[in-house]
This record gives sequence, structure tokens and C-alpha cells, in this order.
Amino acid sequence: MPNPQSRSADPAAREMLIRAAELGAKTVWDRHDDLKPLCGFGELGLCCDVCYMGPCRIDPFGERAQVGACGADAHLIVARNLARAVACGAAAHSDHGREVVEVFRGAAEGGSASGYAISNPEKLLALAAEWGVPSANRAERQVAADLAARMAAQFGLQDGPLVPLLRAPAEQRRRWQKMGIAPRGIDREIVELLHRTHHGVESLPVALLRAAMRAALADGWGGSMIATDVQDVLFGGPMAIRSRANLGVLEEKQVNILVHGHEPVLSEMLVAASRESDMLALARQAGAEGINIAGICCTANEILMRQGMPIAGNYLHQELALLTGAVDLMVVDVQCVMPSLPQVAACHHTKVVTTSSKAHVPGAEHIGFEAHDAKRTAREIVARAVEAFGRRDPARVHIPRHRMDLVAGFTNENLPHYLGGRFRAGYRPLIDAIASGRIRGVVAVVGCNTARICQDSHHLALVRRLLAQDVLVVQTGCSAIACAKAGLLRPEAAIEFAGPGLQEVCAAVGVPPVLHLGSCVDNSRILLVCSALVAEGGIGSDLSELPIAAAAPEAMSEKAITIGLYAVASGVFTAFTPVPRVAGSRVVRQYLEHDVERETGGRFLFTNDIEEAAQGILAHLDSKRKALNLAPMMYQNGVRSNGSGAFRAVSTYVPPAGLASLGCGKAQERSQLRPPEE
Ligand code: NFS
Repeated sequence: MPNPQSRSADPAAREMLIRAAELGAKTVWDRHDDLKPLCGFGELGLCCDVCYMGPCRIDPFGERAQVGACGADAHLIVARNLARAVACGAAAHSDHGREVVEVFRGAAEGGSASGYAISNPEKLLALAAEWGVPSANRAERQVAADLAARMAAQFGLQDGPLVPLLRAPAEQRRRWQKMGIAPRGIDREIVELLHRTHHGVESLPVALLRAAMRAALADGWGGSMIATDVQDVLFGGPMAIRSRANLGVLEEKQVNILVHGHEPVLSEMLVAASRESDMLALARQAGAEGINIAGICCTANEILMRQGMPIAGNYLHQELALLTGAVDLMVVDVQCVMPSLPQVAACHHTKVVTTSSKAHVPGAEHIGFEAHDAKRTAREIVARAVEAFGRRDPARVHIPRHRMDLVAGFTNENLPHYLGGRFRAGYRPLIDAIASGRIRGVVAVVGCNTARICQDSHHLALVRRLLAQDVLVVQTGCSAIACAKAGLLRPEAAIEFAGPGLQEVCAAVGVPPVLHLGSCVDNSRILLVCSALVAEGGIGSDLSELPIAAAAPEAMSEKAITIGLYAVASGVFTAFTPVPRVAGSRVVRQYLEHDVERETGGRFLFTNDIEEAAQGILAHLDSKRKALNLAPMMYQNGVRSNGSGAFRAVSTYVPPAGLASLGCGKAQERSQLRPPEE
């Protein structure tokens, strides 16, 4: 069998890959190997299939066809393919946003009959004020209904401005206006982008890339941001919370339900149903000690952030989890769900259930999940899982022992409290730490796993490298899960991995050096943290002036390129690995990796080499620090740069205030950690 070490950096995954071979099960890695060599034209972005004269393939060596049948050259074909991916990524995130807005509207209009309630009235009122919805002397439900209607209207808006866009720094918005890429409406930008990629419409590659940025912005500052806000209103604003990650969170003696996908509308309701006494009694009758819900992918991040539910794994763990034989039921909604799951599940008794009217999988049972009937459906799914538990064969169960403690649940709203305490809440302590040279900068490391790269290896290599250079890392998505599994989301990781300056800051305020900010739609929270840094003042007047950067070290999904593009459009230097399908066009690369910087302030670094990505990011942070005339870094290679002696690791380091005793708690102990009092 292929060497598991080359497939994953995660010991649990390696163990399960051996188990997969024993079971004779094919996984994503095997199927990926079966496809090799991958199509070189496709990899370069040089295959065009937008009309039925083709597919046309441009010869990268210049010996054969240099244009498609219609006359489109390599640059147009590459740009068009990229633009289509961006449209799809923006559509996925934004449709998620629309879905939760509809549930929000149902909760407002139908009250508890909808099965959902407003659990965060403070955020509801804050949003109402921002969106111009009157709230004085009005019932909460009326306010919520008006707000939901205004949010829903953003999708079909024709002439903008998108309300959340106004949260961006003024200078950034000025750049977008000047470039003509301020989104006019969420759906409009996605539809227009698709229109322009139709055969014989937009033939200027750079114009297409700008249109793609416009759609991407409509995602980041529109659909995704609305999704995050509404989820916070419906399910509660996250607080720092402890939990555990990796396949070892599966419980041998409990009914194990895995939730996989993206929209917390489903997963939150399942968590609630699994805690009901009659459901627990049902599980006990079946011989189980309880019901254990764990997550895969972004829905895992959602229920982790708000409920402390454990994470079973990231994207490449979805099949491996099923191979344990300990999962009784996996329930999925939308996005990043492999169609192979029912075949893999067939190795054991495991049931796969689809729930979204938009996403059916052959071989899975479909139990339609309607918001107005959510509780009943969630209970039905839990009951099916209990039933399946009765068919589990304990002799075939193989749960890797690996699981890791973590702290998650940071947001743009609660970070000021963790950083500055109740009486000094704000971003000033972080800005001071950056300005004084304790922290080099802030880098968002986000995105997926891909079978092209040894699972988690790039995430871990990059994050560890950045931490050692005193970079504060913020994370979302499968990247956050990769780091969680490796222990980087524990406060103690500051001692183990952070440079001395960052370690001092983490010790002072008691946060891990890697902050988990949620799912991929929650990248919007990262945009808002950056905007808040600008608003606080002192380190730049728009995002492009800040010592910040982003990276997607193991990008797989179209959503990832959309996120990368809205980061670049928002002024952020973004390292993207592996190189997306742009290598076939020098014009596209030149624009996205260089020229765009003059327009938005941000740019891409496309590379397959994670060390090159790390060096590019560090050089970028240093150039921004220099431009802002910030103090030199306080420590160089562990030595205080003023010559006052070598830094000694604080071995007695005790994370203060609430984050202090983040040892491995019992699964039931999901106490939320409050921000420090002072
Ligand atoms: Ni993001 Fe989440 Fe993971 Fe990639 Fe898929 S789960 S929305 S796309 S694979 S990070």
C-alpha cells in the first residue's frame, strides 16, 4: 500500500489509512492516484469548455494551437476558467447566507413555531441600528423581521451599496469605487460574472479578473458576512470555549453522529435534539451510554464555536471517520461532501443521510430538512442513529486514540475583551504589541485540505514557522482544524512554538498564539478584525498598509480562490498553495501577483512551496512595518535585539484568567470561558 506518511501528517489519519487498506476501502487518495497523471492542460488552466465547439486546448509549448476555435487565447481562457470558479465559490457562500437569512425570517415571523429562536438579542439590536431598522418600543420579532427582510434584499439588490460593505475602511472603499468593483448586489455580481464568461462576451482577461473581484467582494463583504451575522443572532455569539479535536473524539460506548457540511441550521438543531431526555433514554435502551455529536469540516467549526462540540476532523478526514466503524450515522447538508461517502460507509453499518434539497448523494438516505419542521427532522435523524448503533459490530470498531485539547470561539467582537479586559477592551493592546515589535504582524491561515498535498503538512509548517517569527495567527475552516489536531490551539502552544515576543503577549493576555475564528464564512470576521485595527489607528489607514497577510496553504475548493480574491481585493497579501489553474497565462499571473497591488493594495503569491510562501509573508510583513516606521522587532532569533541577553522560555508560564486550566475536560464539560474581568 502507498506510504501513509506521504498522504497525511496526522497520526490518526495515517492509522486509518492502514485500516482502509485492511478493509479494502478506496479513499480520496487512492482515487487521486488512479487519475495520475492529471491533465496538464487542465492544470495550467488551458482547456476551454465554455462552448460546444471544443473542448479547445492551448499548447503551452507554442508548437500547436495557440487559440481556441473562437479565437480565445491562453490568457482569456485562463481568466475565464478562474472567473467561473470564483463565481461558483461566491455562489456557494452566498447561498449559505441566503439560507440562514430565510431561517432568520422564519424565526421572526413564525416565532418558536419555526423551531428557531433569537438567542442573541444584543447583536440583533446592534445590527438593527447599523441597518437602519428602528428598534425603540418595538417587539424583538418585529425588529428581526424587518432586519431579515433588509438582509434578504441584499441578494437581489441592483445598485448597491451593500450594507456590510460600509464596514470596510473608507480608503479601501475609495479604491473599489475608483476601480469600479464595489459590488452592486450579491446575486447581480455573480450572474454578471457568469454572463461575461459566456462564449463571446468579455474578451479582456484583466477586465474579467476585475469582475471576478467584484463578485468575490460581494461574497466576503456580503453573503459570507451576512451569514456570520445571522448565525450569531440565531445561535449566539461565540465566546472562547474549550473542546477537543481528531478521530479520538469518537466514543466507543456512545451513539456517534457526525455532522458534516456547512450550515449550522442543521447541526445546531441536531445538537439540541441529541440532548433531549427521551432521545438519551432511547440511546440507553439500545445499550449506549449516551449520544456523541462531533463535526467534520466547517459545520464542525460552527458547533464547536457555539456549543463546544468536538471536531472529528477536517476535509480529508470525512472518509477516514466512516472507516472507524464507530460512526453510526453521518448527516450532511451542503458543500465539501464527497459523493463517495455511502460507498465508504458500506464497509460498516454506518448510515449516511443527506438533508438539503440542493444536495443529494447516490446511496445515501435523504431526509429533507425544512426549517419549519427542523426539530422533528433532527429527532428523526437522531433516532435513526440510535437504530444504527444496534447494528454496530464492536469487533470491527477501530478508533485511533489521537485527540487534542483546543480553545476556539474568538470573534472580532469578543477579541477586544480578551486582549484588553473589560475596562480596556479594544484592539489597542494588539496594536501596541505590533508597534513595539513584540508581534511582527497578524496572518490569517485558512482553507482546505487537498489530496495533492500531504494532509495538514503545509498548514502546520507555515503556522509553526510564523509563530516562531512572532506572528499572531488567526484561522478558520479546515486549516483551523489541522492546527487544532496538532495542539496549536492550546494556550500552551505559545511556549512550545511562539517566538519570545508573541509568547510574552500570549502570557500577558492568556490567549493561544493561534486564534480560531470559525468557519470559512467567518473569514468575514477576519476582515472585520483588520478593519478594527485600522479604525483604532496607528498602524495604517487601510488594510493594505497593515502588517497583515493571508494564506491558503492546502487550497482545494472554489470557495478558497474566491476567499483569496476578496482578500486581495481588500488589500491583503495572500499566499495561495498549490498554484491554482493560472500557470498557463503570463498575463493573468502578472496581474494577480503584481499589477493588482497598485489598484487594491493586495496581491497573490502563487506557489507550490510552503517555505517560499512563509518567506514571502514574512518579507511582506517586514516591508509594511518598515513603511509604517514601526519599531524593529524586539527579538531576533530569540535574542533581545537591544542586546540585553538571550530570551529564556518562561517554563512556569500559566495562562491567566479563565484560559488557565484548559486541560482535557470531560466531554460534558463545555463551559464557556468568559473574557477576563480586567
Ligand atoms: Ni472552506 Fe468549509 Fe474545508 Fe475548504 Fe471545504 S470545509 S467552507 S472549502 S474543504 S476549508
